[in-house]
Amino acid sequence: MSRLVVVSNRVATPTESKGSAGGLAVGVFGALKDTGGVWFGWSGEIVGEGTANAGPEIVQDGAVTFATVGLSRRDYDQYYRGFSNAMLWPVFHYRNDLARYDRQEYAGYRRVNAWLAQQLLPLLKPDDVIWVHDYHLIPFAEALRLAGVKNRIGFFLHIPFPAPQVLLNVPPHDELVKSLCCYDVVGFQTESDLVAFGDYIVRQAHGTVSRDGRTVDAYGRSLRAGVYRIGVFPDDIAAQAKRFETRKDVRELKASLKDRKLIMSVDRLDYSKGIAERFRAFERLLETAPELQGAVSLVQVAPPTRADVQSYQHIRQNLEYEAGRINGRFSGLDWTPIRYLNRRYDRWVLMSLFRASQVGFVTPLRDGMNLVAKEYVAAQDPDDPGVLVLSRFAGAAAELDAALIVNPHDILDMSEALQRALTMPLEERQDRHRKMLAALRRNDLGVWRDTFLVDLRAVRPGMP
Ligand code: ADQ
Repeated sequence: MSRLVVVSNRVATPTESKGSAGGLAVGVFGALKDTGGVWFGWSGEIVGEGTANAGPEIVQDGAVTFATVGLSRRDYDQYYRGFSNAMLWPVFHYRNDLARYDRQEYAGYRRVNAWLAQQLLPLLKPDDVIWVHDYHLIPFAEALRLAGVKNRIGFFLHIPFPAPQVLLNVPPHDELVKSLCCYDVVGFQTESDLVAFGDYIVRQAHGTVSRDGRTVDAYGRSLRAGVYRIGVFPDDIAAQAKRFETRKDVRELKASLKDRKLIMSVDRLDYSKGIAERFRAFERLLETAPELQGAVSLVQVAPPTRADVQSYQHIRQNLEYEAGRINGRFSGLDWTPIRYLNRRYDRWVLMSLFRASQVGFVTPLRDGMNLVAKEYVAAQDPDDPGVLVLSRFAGAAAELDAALIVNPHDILDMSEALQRALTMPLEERQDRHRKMLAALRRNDLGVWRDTFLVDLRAVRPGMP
């Protein structure tokens, strides 16, 4: 079989790929390990000031070649911190109010994509299949095509694709979608992302889209589009969640709860995750059900990310303020309502905390998929499962419709769902859990990867 080359903004280390990493890393590493292949991208290091020019650093681990490059300070500022995370991320999550456009940053975004493509070129073989991931790398295939690469190239967008009216807020929207059309296969997380993409193609780009949305003709190219829902490996998660139950930190947390009920939330610290609204819903619960004061705790794990982007500094300050305010209002001498933890945890520890909790509270304002929701379901004990309270704006809500689905803007709706979750009879919890677990099994991480790669391998190569 043709070799797989995976390209993503960040490349996990060999150790991360086998152990603590989630989602993309576990999924693609599995495929690379089986057939051998290359994983190419940024190492996470910032090297020098102008444009980085050292070639990729190669680490061979079994059949997998990890090829990473450093970015210069300027490249990082313009490509990563600037256009990717201060423009594309907010707009694609419907937060135009937080978006900031700078022409030089956009030029940097395209320049770094072209430079990364040049770095990959010497590693490519003629029949390699190239799979590019996420919004940082939309122009990557176009750059490879300009350099004469005729291989099959696919793209998967991990975040939502916004409705055309929203995408128009990105000044170079037309160039970006045109670049997207240089791929052979473009994959999305949900049906509504695919529909939004098709709408743009028809209304803005004056292209055509087949009735099922899967065949797209635009900008003089023909490509396939599709929905490939990213998943998890539920049985691995269940086994590890159970195994780690006896670990010291998990036992300590359980002991410190003293039979109080536990609501668990885990997110990167990001404004798209709806954490402030969630805190207010928990506050409302304590107001409307005073018997729960002292009887339930919310543990919110939220390690800071993108801390050098201004809107992330604001959300962090706001959450510290909200957690402090609510804790000041309700805490007792031996009870803190919200435990707000700004750090990363070992993945398997998180899974056993999920298993130890009564409610998984996952309420993003927008989310491509949200793997935490899937991990929460997978980690439960089927005999005594916790209840998932899930935002309708997470991609995962389309599959996990047996969760308690809430609107994250409706504080009362969320607090009522929490109350319902905390008092749900065992039989109903088991029934909902069974349905959700079946959905996870039907569409696990292997299915996501394999269906995408089958579609990519099926296209005719050599259409620059
Ligand atoms: P994210 O926005 O990062 O991913 P999510 O899908 O929930 O969101 O994945 C986060 C991962 O990080 C999970 O596996 C979670 O367990 C882990 N994690 C979170 N906090 C952690 C902590 N404190 N310590 C250790 N691990 C932690 C993007 C998109 C999503 C999409 C994924 C995958 O925004 O919508 O589901 O990519 O496609």
